[in-house]
Amino acid sequence: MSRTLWTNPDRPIADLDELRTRARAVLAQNDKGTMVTAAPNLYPHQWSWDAAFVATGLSTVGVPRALAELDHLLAAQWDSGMIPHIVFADEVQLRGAGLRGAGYFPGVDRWRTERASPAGVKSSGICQPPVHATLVRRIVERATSRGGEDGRLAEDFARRTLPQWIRWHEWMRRARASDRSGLVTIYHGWESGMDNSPRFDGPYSRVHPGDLEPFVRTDTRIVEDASQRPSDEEYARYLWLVQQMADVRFDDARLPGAVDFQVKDVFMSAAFAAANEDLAVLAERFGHSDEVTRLREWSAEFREGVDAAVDPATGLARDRDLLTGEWISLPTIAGFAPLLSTADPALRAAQLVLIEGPEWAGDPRLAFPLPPSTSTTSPLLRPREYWRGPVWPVMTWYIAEAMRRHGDGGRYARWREASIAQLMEGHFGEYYEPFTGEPLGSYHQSWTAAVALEWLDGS
Ligand code: 2M8
Repeated sequence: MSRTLWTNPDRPIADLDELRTRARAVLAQNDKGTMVTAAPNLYPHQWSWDAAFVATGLSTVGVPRALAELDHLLAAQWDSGMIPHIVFADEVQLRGAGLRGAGYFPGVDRWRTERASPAGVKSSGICQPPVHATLVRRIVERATSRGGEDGRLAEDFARRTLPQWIRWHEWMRRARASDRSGLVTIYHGWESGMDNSPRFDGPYSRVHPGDLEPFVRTDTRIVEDASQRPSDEEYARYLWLVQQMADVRFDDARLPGAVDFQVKDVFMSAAFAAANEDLAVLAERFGHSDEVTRLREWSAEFREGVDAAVDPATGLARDRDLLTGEWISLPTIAGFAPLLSTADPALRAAQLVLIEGPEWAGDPRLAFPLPPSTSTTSPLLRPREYWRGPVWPVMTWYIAEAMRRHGDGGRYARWREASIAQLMEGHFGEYYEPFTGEPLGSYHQSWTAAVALEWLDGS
């Protein structure tokens, strides 16, 4: 079958050495000293789950800088235990780097979090998927297997920060899943990290912005092709939810009575199941063995919650709209949540057949055999639009890495080859058009560069 692949008219990457050099350069350029911004212009701050992926990429280059990235994030942890989804950079620091933080909307003023954030920290008031413990484990294992100074630093870091990671997990379980469903509640699509995925269309259709403070978007000045970003209507809903939460000061106990969007997020729940197991392994090894049983219980609780959310008709895991009680059964990448967490071999095998089948990574029309964010055969697919269709390199790696950890080195190797082939065009795109391979969204996106380094390092 003939395909027209997008080609970089400037400087495609020649070989793996150059891929490594250029990925490192992206992270170095986005490094503002205390934080690696998620992207140079579109996202000039530190994002929670981006920071975890970025740290693991950085650890292939230098362990101290990787750990500092995580320390910076942890310094923004709220008293409640929540780790906020954005830690805003200092204006002075940004100006020094030739950037204007005010260029990101919504900035810290819109969040009204000054009383809830730790002193001196500027943060948002919501969370993102708890992938951190998984990636901390990876960094610590990488560093300790190398030994020497890196190993010692990583061990110290693990011992010192374990109580904070545990508090983060306690918060997630207490504030977002105390119903013992084994599924995490989110109050904003931004918390899922997959902001405008079709999985949230139903819940968002019931969000009706009331007296919304006026706003001016800045993202569409940077990504000029507006069709690659969420619509203005979607943004109004996003801002309305922020306003609703800020009005109750992000008080966990008041959110259920205040917010028009409440969804059980199956992908986040699977990430949490996996992360609890990883945290248990770290706790066992680094002096917190009294926590291991509890962490493993949470891991099992969320693993079971995710398994139980699988739709028997499609084989994909579902979210649930808490406000209507309805399951959301749509063909998005989140449906493969069990690949992160399940212990059921039949479910895993069925999901693997699906994800490599003709509706997903096995669609022969694809530029590269990698799963898009929405099934290629779904009428919901929008191949250029953000979380509605493009391939996200960070998702490719995260799922492949989970497969590898479950013993599937062969599939990991195939996805690695395809993902590297995708990245060789050289822009380190935030996401990619599935059929042409065109880089979309932000260029020089930090987590894309980080996963390129992970693919290349592999250990
Ligand atoms: C995107 O989300 C932010 C809001 O959090 C935005 O669009 O402004 C998402 O892709 C999210 O998952 C990611 O963490 C963030 C930074 O890369 O960008």
